[in-house]
Amino acid sequence: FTKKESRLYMSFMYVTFASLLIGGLMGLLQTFARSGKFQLPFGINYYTILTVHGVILGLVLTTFFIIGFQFALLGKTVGLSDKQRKWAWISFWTMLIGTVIAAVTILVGQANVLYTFYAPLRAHVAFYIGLALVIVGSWIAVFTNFRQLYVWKKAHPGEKSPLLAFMVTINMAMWFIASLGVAASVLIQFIPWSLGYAETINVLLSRTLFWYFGHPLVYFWLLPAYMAWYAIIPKIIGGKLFSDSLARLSFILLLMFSIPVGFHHQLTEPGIDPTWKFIQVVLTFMVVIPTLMTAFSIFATFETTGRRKGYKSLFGWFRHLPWKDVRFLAPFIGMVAFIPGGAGGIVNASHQVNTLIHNTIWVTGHFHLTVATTVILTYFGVAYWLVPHLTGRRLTPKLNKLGIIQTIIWTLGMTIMSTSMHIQGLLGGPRRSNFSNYAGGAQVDTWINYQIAQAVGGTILFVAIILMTYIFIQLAFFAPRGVQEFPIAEEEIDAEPTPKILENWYLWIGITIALILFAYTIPVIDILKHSPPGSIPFDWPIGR
Ligand code: HAS
Repeated sequence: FTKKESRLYMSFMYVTFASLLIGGLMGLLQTFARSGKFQLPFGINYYTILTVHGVILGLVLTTFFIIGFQFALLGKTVGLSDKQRKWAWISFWTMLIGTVIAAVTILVGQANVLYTFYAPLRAHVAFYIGLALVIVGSWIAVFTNFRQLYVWKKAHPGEKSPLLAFMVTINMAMWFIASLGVAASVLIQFIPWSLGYAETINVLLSRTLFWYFGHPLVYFWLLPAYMAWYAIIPKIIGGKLFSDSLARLSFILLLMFSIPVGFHHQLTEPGIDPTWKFIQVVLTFMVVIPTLMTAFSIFATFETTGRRKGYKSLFGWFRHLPWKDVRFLAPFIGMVAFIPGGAGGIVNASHQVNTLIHNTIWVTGHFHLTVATTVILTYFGVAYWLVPHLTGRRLTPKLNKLGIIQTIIWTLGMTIMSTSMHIQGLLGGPRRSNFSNYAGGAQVDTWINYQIAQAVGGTILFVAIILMTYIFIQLAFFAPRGVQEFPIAEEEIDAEPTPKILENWYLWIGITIALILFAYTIPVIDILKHSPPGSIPFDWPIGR
C-alpha cells in the first residue's frame, strides 16, 4: 500500500479500537449495575449506559472495522484510485461526524433508546440525524467499493474477480439493500415524529423496518469473519483455498437468505399473520446451510493442509495446526464459539421455543457468543497482521504471545459471562433491565448468582480489552519496523474452474429482491391497512 492508502485504512482502525475501549467500559458498568452490588455514580441512567454500550460496540466498532478492512481487501486485490480514495475519505468523515452527533446525544441522556431504537422509544432528533449520516457515509463506501470492482472488471475482461473482492461486493450489496429499511424508518417515521411534525408513529411498522435491517446487520458483521476464514486463514496455516466456487456459492446463499427473515425477531409480536412468521422461520433455517458449508470447507482446508505436510494419524493434521500463532488461534476460537452460538440461534428461531427465551437474558448470551466472540475474535485475528502491515511494523514474538494471552482471557471472560446469561435466561431472567428484586418473587432469588457471575466475566473481559488496546497501540506506533505479510490464500492448482454463473449479479440480486418482496409485501400491506398508527403522541417523553 502507498502511505496515503495506509493512512486511510488505519483511520478506520483507530475508531474501531477507541470504540472497543469506551464500549467495553460501559459493558463493565452494565454487569456491575445488574449484580445489585453497585450503584451507577452521578445518577447516571442505566439505559444511557446500555445504549452507549450497544451503539458503540454493535454499530460503531463493527461498521468502522468492516468498512476499513473491506477497503484494504479491495485495495490489495483490485486497487484504489486517487479519486476513489477521496470518496473513501468522504465516507469516513461522514460516518464519523454522524457517530459523534449520535454519541453526544446519547451521553447527554437524550437518546436512551438502545441500539435497536425502534418506537415507541423516542430520542432527540439529533440522534436520528447522526444515524442518517452514518448510513449515508456507509453508502458512499458501498458505491466506491462497487466502482473499484467495476473498474477492475473493465480492465480484465472475461476474468473472474478476485475472491475477496467478490465477497466484499456481496457484503456491501446486502448492507445496502438492508439499510434501505432503516433509512426509510429514520427519514419517514422518526425524524418527523421527533420534530413534532407527525403526531403519531406506527410502532409495528417501525419495528418491522428495523428488523428487516436488523437481521442482515448481524450477517454484515459475520461475513468479514467468513472472508478471513475462507481466504486468509488457509494462507496463515500454510495451505490453499479449498474451493473458490464453494466459497462464492455460500456468500450468494447468505445474500439471498439473510434479508427476508426479520420476523424471527418478532415472533411474539401481535399484528403479523402467523403464516408469514412461519415462512420467514423456514427461510431462517435456509441460512444455516451456507454456514455449515463454511464449517465443512474450513475443516477440509485444515485436513488437506496437514496431510500434505505429511501428518499421518487420524488427527495428526489437527494437532499440528499453528496453535502458537495468534493470527490463527483467535479466529479458531471464534469458530468454535459459533457451535454453541449457532445452536442457540436455532433455538431462538424455533417459533415455539422462542416463547421461552424471548426478551430474556438468554438472547444477550446468544449474541455475546456470536458477535462478541466469533466475530470479534476473528476481527482481532485480522488486526494482528493488518495493523502492522499498514504501519510498516511487525507482530513480534512478544506481541504474538501477548495476543495469545489476550485471546485466552477474552475466551475465559466470555465463557463465564455468556454461560451464566444463557442459564439465567432459561430461569426467566429478563434482558435489558437494571437490578431489581421484582417485589420479592421467589424465582428472582434463582437469578442473583448468575448476575454476579456475569460481573466476574465482565471484569475479566475488561482486562482483556485493556490488553487488546495496549497491543493495538504497540502495533500502531511502537513495534519494530519491518514487513508484515498480508496473507491471501491461493486456489489449489488442480481446482475446477469457477462457473461463470456465480458472478451473474443480475441473477443473484434479482432472486434476493424477489425473496424480499415475497416475504414482506403482504405483511407490510397488512400492517399499513389493519394496524392503526400507534397512538404515541409527539410529546412522548424522550427515552425511558
Ligand atoms: Fe442471532 C437474536 C437466530 C446467528 C446476532 N442474534 C440475535 C441478536 C443478535 C444476534 C445481536 O431466530 C439480538 C437482537 C436483539 O437485540 O434483539 N441467529 C439466529 C440464527 C442464527 C443466528 C438462526 N445471530 C447470529 C449471528 C449473529 C447473531 C451470526 C452475530 C454475528 N438470533 C436469532 C433469533 C434471534 C436472534 C431468532 C431473536 C431472539 C429473540 O427472541 O429476540 C444462525 O445464523 C446460526 C447458524 C450457525 C450454526 C453453527 C454452525 C457452526 C459453525 C462452526 C464452525 C466451526 C469450526 C471449528 C469449523 C448452525 C459454522 C470446529 C472445531 C472444533 C474443534 C469442533
